[in-house]
Amino acid sequence: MAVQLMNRKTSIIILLTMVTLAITPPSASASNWTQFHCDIEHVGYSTSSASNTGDIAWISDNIGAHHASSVTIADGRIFVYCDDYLASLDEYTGEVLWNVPVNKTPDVCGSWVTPTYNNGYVFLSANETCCFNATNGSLVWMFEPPTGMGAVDGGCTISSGMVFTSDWDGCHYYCLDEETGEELWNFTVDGKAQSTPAVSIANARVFFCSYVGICMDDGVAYCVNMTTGDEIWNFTTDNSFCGSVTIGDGVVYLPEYNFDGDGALYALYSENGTVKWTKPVERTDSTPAIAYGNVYVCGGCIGSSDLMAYCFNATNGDLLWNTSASDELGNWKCSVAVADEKVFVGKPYYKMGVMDYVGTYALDASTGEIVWSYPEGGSSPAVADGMVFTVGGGRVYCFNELFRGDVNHDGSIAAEDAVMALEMAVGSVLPNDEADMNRDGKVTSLDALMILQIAAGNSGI
Ligand SMILES: [Ca+2]
Ligand SMILES: [Ca+2]
Repeated sequence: MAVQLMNRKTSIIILLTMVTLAITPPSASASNWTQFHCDIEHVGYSTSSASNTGDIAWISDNIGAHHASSVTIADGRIFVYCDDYLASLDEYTGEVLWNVPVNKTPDVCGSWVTPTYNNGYVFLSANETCCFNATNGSLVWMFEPPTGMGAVDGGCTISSGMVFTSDWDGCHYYCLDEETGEELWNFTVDGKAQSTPAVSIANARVFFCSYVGICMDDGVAYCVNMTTGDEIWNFTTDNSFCGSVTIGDGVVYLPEYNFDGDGALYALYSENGTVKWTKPVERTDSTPAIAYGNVYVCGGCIGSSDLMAYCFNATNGDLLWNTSASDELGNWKCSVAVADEKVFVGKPYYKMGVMDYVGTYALDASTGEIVWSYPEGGSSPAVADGMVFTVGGGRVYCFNELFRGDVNHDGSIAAEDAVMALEMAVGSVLPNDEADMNRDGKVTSLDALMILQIAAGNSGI
């Protein structure tokens, strides 16, 4: 057997002496995802490429990553909310670089928050709003809301030297000085302050919402001057505004949670808060994503409603597609991410009071068809630098498309890759995923042959 393999190896090597290669790896455009739902307008869309395969690049240890939180990516680091501490991971390996304890807000329905990065610092809205040095996690300042209450679900947004944060049942949003954490203004809302504020720099406006309480109606969306905190308009719904606003072109989008039935997705004119269009969606705290002229959102609550992800025409609200209820994709705690013609969404789990995610799904952004799935992770995905990140089971997951065939990781498929795959097949070199061309979980001489065919094809032989 060994002789046979060696003979085959020898003949392949001879063949390969004539082969050169020319194939380029999938491009990974650089981009950051610096806060909840990508940026200060919460577009939930990245210009980055994103995996077409669902290949895993790394899975972190169980670091207690919060089941409903999203991660923040900047400067080669990932920032993760882990309930009673904040962790920083290496973006490319998942290795924990540092972690610091934080005071969590008393739990409300598994409340969550997403860290925010800006200019070398990372900010977290928890029982207090904190600013940490992003490099080493040292505390720079801490803001304790005068009400003594902490943030629930809403993170902070940073723009123009100002930090916008909240104190939930303290019923306030706050504007703080980014350098010192000192309060510049506060705004009292009718109900609980649960949004991550959205900022439109062009109009110097901040958008956020409030709602009265669990199983109670009435929610209000507010538009406020970002430098003075003066109200510009407000809009009241019969149900609850539990999520955050997404800023589009002259329009803001926000969905409502209805404890008694269907919620709705609203498109409001950002100038004055009047309704442009509204469509029914499953009840949700989800924040919409905007891409390709469409609005993407998901919703639903296990035990109370179907689970669904949707795509609407942003201009007129026409429903373009929705997932099947039997797929059980989407969740009231999940906000979808969009990148590279795909929509990333989670499949939730809920049993005996425990909520988590049991699947990460990539959908075709034009049709809603499933492109790939992975049976773990799923919490509000984030996309940056060609990679998709999500949380589940206390771990962070990183998906990155493998450049299959490039066994030696030099950026191209050539004869040397086939040789190395053959060495893996005979056990003289440890196998890797790049060599497993037919995805059967092992590296054999068949994989080596497939690589050789690609290399030969690329060289025109
Ligand atoms: Ca190679
Ligand atoms: Ca194989």
